[in-house]
Amino acid sequence: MKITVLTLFPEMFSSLSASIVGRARKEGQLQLEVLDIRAYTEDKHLKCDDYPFGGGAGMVMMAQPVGSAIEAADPEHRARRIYLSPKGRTLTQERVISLAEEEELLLLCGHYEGVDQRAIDLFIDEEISIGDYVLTGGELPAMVLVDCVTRYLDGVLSPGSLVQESFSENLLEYPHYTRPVEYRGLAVPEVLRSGNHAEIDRWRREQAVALTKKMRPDLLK
Ligand code: 9WO
Repeated sequence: MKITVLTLFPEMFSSLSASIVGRARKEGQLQLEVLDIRAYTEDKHLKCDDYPFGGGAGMVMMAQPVGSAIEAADPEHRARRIYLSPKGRTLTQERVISLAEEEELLLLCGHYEGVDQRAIDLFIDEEISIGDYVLTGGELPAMVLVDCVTRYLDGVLSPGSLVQESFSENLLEYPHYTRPVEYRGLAVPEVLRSGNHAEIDRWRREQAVALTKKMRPDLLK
């Protein structure tokens, strides 16, 4: 998959190369390109924001640099073009899985008070929110999206590890333990040391259901 990120703050993405994303890139599954919107402005002082028509606090990202950056990055509109915005539909694991099937994604990160609506109307396919809170920009949400989509690219995770994870059956994960057997007076549940795999599976499933009922009853529907 190719993912192009458009941002006024490309340096924020340097840490994304590490971890799971770095691995997907190394294995050739992910081509990540981060482009600086400022490079596409036609303003001689490299300006990319201006005052809002109608007044109000803050600045608005200009349509021209955003539009030119999108057209330069994706001239034939091969990419699914996404604007990270609190107005979008909230990202779910289901949507992550379907986005992972796209050949190309283009992620537009807004800043200041937002992007001139005409750039959204003309160039964006879909607005996605990662949750109901306002940030200073779309960069962190874009990194979240890259991270969760990348996990589904072939060869990034071992085959079994996606099957049993959180949300795969609308259940939260069961609790995990490793050595030592006792830590500050708390012991690892006996069943996990029994070697009885049928019992272990049953215990984990019970724990997952109980935890979901308690913490996220909305997931059980
Ligand atoms: C600012 C603001 C102030 C008062 C009332 C509502 C408001 N909305 C915004 C706003 O949307 N600011 C954005 C900052 C402009 C575009 C980039 N910004 C952003 C993206 N903040 N939070 C996100 C975001 C994106 C995806 N998922 C969650 C949050």
